Amino acid sequence: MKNALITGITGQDGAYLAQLLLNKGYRVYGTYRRLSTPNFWRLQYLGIFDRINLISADLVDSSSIMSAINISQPEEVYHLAAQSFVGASFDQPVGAGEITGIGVTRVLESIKEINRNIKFYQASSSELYGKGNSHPQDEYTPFHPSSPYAAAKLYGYWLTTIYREGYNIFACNGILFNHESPLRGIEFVTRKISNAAAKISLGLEKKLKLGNLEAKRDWGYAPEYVESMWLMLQHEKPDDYVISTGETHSVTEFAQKAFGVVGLDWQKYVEVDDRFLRPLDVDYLHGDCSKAKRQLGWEPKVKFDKLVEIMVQEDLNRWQRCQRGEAFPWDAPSYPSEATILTRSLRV
Ligand code: NDP
Ligand code: GDR
Repeated sequence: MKNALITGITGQDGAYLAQLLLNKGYRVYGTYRRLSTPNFWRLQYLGIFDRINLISADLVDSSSIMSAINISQPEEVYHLAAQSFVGASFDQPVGAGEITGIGVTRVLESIKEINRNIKFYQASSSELYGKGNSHPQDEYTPFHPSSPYAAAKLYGYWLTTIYREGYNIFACNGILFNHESPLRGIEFVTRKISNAAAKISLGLEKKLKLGNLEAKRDWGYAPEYVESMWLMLQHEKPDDYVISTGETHSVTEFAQKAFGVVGLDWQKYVEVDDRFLRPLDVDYLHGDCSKAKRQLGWEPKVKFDKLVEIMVQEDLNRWQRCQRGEAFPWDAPSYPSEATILTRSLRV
């Protein structure tokens, strides 16, 4: 049985990756932050909460990262934890650098000191390409970050490369384009739209306020994308890979399609609100994942139309259940069982 450590297991990708690795027979360890309210709803939703070994760790605390690796003795580390919301990185640029950038160094240094045979996955991003770049974007397209988040990710990208080349650590960058699901955080545009379309169709909300409707993204399906992370660490040599669908759509198209799923005309409900505009925004992302297809045998199956449908249907289902009196998992946060908590916090 292999051990894997996932930083950021409470996030969208962390939860799906944990499920995938459990299905493959791994012993899964995950880091979480102590919060005022526990945040395990995604793990509960997937029905895997009791099978995860939880270790409290924060990316700003090197000692907690070091002990997460010491406790879990992993063969593979998937470094997913980050302040991942691009918009927020303009409000907290120093935090973006500290958590999303330097956090990568803290994990890599721990691996270097504890066991250089540990394989490392870095959650790099299509945000590295930035505004006004050429397309389609692949592993050779130059980077031009357009937010504090992207600049921090660029630092993480290079640190991963440096530890691979300098210390011979099996370290990979997955340059993942946007990937979404019903487990996506509610502040990201796709989930914001799918949730609003569902609520408006049920009479629970009246309007949806959005920012830049012209932005175009290459949106894929998160459960498929986490599989590429695993494939990268199983490959014969460490490398960097673009993961994308190769299809690009605008925020407008997403809204049009989402409201269409519930039989509504988006134009009657969507308003533009300048508060959701960013000082700088990436205009066009379109990935070319030929290398991943060729070398890893990875390719996307769920494309745009299906993705929007999955998300809207699931939000609709949740709100209908809520109307029938059922609680969401996040309304009834659970504490993990004693057996799965490996560090002090959360013991109640
Ligand atoms: P989420 O925002 O859903 O999850 C982020 C995770 O990081 C959460 O578990 C969060 O914990 C944790 N985290 C945040 N700050 C800290 C901290 N200071 N210390 C420890 N943990 C922390 O992101 P996703 O799952 O969508 O993305 C996973 C990774 O992939 C991120 O690094 C993201 O930047 C990157 N990425 C994502 C893409 C996407 O489209 N989803 C595309 C390309 C890259 P908590 O729950 O407590 O907040
Ligand atoms: P992004 O995702 O910034 O691409 O980062 P997000 O869904 O936040 O924005 C996508 C595009 O939609 C525009 N937009 C809005 N965005 C939000 N959040 N809210 C709105 O109301 C709104 N209106 C328009 C944005 O301006 C943007 O152009 C995501 C994150 O998961 C990152 O961590 C990851 O690295 C990248 O995807 C790839």
